[in-house]
Amino acid sequence: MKNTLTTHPEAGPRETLENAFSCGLETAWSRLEEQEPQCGFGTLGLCCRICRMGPCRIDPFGDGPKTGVCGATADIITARNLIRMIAAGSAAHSDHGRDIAHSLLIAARGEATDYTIKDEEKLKNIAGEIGIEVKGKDIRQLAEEVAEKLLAEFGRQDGELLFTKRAPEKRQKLWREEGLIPRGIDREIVEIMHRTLMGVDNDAENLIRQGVRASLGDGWGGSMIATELSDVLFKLPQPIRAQVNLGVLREDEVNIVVHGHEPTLSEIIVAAARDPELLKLAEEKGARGINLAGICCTANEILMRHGIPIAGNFLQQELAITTGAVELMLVDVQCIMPSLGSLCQCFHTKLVSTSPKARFPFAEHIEFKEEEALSIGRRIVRMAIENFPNRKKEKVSIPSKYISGVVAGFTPENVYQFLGGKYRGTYRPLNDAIISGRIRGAAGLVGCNNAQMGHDASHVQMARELIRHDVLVVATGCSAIGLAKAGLMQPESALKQAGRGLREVCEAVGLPPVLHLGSCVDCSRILVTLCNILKEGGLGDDLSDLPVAGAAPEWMSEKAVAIGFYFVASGVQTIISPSFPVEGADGTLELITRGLEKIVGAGFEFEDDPIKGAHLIIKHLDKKRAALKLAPMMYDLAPSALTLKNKDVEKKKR
Ligand code: SF4
Ligand code: MSK
Repeated sequence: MKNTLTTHPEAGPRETLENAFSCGLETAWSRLEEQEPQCGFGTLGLCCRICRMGPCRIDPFGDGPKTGVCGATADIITARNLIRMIAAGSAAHSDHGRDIAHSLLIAARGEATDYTIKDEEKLKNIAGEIGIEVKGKDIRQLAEEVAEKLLAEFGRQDGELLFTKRAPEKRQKLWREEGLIPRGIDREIVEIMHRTLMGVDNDAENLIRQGVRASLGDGWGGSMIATELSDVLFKLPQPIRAQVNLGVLREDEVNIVVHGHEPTLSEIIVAAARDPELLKLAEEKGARGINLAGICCTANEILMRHGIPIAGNFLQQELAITTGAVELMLVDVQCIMPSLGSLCQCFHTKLVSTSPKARFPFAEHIEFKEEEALSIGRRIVRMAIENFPNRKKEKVSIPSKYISGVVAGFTPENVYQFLGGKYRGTYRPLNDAIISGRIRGAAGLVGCNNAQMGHDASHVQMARELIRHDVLVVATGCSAIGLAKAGLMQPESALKQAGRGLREVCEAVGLPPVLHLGSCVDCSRILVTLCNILKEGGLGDDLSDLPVAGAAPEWMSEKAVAIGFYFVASGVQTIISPSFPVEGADGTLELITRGLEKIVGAGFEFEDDPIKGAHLIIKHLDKKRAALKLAPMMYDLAPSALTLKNKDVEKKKR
């Protein structure tokens, strides 16, 4: 096995990798090296194994086949494969939303007594919005009705998803006219699977349009339900200070790492880890306490509601185990590497799976049931404590210097308060700052990190370049964790890196220039924030008028494809890296770039260089500003890294 140390210096501690390699262990980086060179047909999207006359592949360059056995062209094959990715991504987010709605339902019915409704105000607002009478109902009855009505959105057969009404009128009209408005969350996903079966839909544009519709069912349906009902059940996050990176693990405490996505479980573990009886047991076992930390989006959920530290993002899940200091890692669903169990064999770490939907090699399975939540949570925490004495001191290597401060927990609701002051919430100061040219616009950085790329490097470089050019950055998922690790969510240090206009506005209202908006499903918070900005006035009458853009600069999961599509379908131009696997088909490529722009007013751009990607965003924002006839930017820009780079090249030439 080769020893590849490719983690980015700001993102991931190399010490833990060295710890892994010295034990002869594999990580995502070493396995990637074993895979290289990766299949060119797959990268370009030109292989099909949808039926058993295949697998078929298209030769994009030479004299090889230009169609599959059935006659499918490169455009048909790439479009089918791409929308199957949207189906999988939307299904994952939406199933998460369904589970949260179900938890709310059984909590309201008194069948899951460890959960209570923590945000009654938000529940009442949602009830009013979706047409449920609030007056005269007790809170549990209201919660039951809201949960039932939103659960029905998954199986809805026709009409329009309720939360699509949150979009501006003009956007809703466009979706309706183009036949893109989602009828039901599950229906659109199932229809993708039907249409992409051999011999059904063989028109690339018709296929992509269905992909768009399913993705809207995710963004304005499944993901939005997940976010809204998590706030109801576990409370609306508020800005909170915490710490992030592997240095949050403690040498003298029982370390429990929660990894996955759904807050139903992680919220309970937070409560169990504070149980005095279990804290006493930890002391008896020689530990100074119980240290809970998170990985991936479940980490974001408990970070923003409780200030629980984050041990890392997607690519750090294996590194956390190789510190040798984790007593127990518990996982639920999504983004969990199947390698974890065998890695745990080399340390004392116990891997516990909890979801009936997701089992893993070498994991102990303790099925989580909401009805017995706290007792199961306590059992898992106890297991971790009892494992503490098994820790092998000589194998412990916590990279303590890798730790950053973060302020997390921003939401469309509390940003409103921040900008307007406690008694008069408003987005006005933000809109005015954009209109007057202090802030250029906003960019949403989302998605995963990917072993094919420098760990977090693209997220960090892109965000730095954007804030330097007075672009406000909002982030979710593993992007948010990566930016936090680089110190970009610590207002004190981050503001020094921001352009003058952005810095002035952020200092005046007390916001960092990079806002942590939560987990992957919380990309729906970005949609709501954009609707609020538009409603405030002065920046056009559709989301596609706003000087905003999206980016997923290191994506790997199909969920990021779904997010990208619902951003674009909502009118938000989106920069993607690595490219979607469609580059071998000119027609599909044209469709999802310029083609979609003609239909929904936004499209995709692929750019692997994060600085160039940032400048695509800046160019797009400037185009939107010009169309709105906004004032020129107030302050001269610092020369960009891109310009510097070009100047350096020129100098060398001379
Ligand atoms: Fe080949 Fe067509 Fe079957 Fe795909 S659907 S595997 S292209 S024959
Ligand atoms: S966890 S989907 S690696 S962002 Fe939401 Fe991170 Fe991507 Fe998973």
